[in-house]
Amino acid sequence: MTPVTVTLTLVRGDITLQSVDAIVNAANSSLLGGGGVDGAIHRRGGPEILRACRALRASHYGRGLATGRAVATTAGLLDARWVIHTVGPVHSATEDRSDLLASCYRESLRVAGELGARTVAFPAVSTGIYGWPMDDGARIAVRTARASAPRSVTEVRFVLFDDDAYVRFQAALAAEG
Ligand code: AR6
Repeated sequence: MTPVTVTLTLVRGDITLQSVDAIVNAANSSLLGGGGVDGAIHRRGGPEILRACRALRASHYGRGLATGRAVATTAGLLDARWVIHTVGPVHSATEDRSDLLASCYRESLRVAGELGARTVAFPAVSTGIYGWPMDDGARIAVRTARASAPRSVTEVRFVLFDDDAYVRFQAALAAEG
């Protein structure tokens, strides 16, 4: 299951400008859009993505997408074949929700594998509006991607929006390999 071939890469930039097979969206359980990465993906990807999300809500995801799960739609106008929507946990100072954050990466990669995606771009899930500390979010992201990327995925690209996030992911990559 654990591939020897997956390469973890870091890019500083905007995830909506990446050319990959699958772009992961840090969504919320409504699947109907929001701010941050989610807003940017729907803006640049156009209305087709929202239409696909509405169709999911009308069928298998009537109650929305649970935290830690992932589901794919078209990528609309983005330079990708799919958007994989995942719902990160809101950070809590009193409850350890790390497993749910790890699950976002694991489930997104599982869906990517099912689709046959080779290259997958992730944002730093939960580290924006959901308040997860970047150091810890980076550690969980790197460790989980390394451990759970399916054989078909050759590159997991973390797309970091600012220098601080980039530096913290660099440190996590150095520490976690
Ligand atoms: N490209 C790459 N990274 C980005 C971009 C971008 N275009 N825009 C923001 N980031 P967030 P969350 C970074 O808030 O914390 C939405 O309303 C950002 O700096 O997008 O999982 C959803 O609908 C941060 O480091 O996601 C949910 O309600 C990281 O991406 C909620 O926000 C994630 O920030 C999800 O919150």
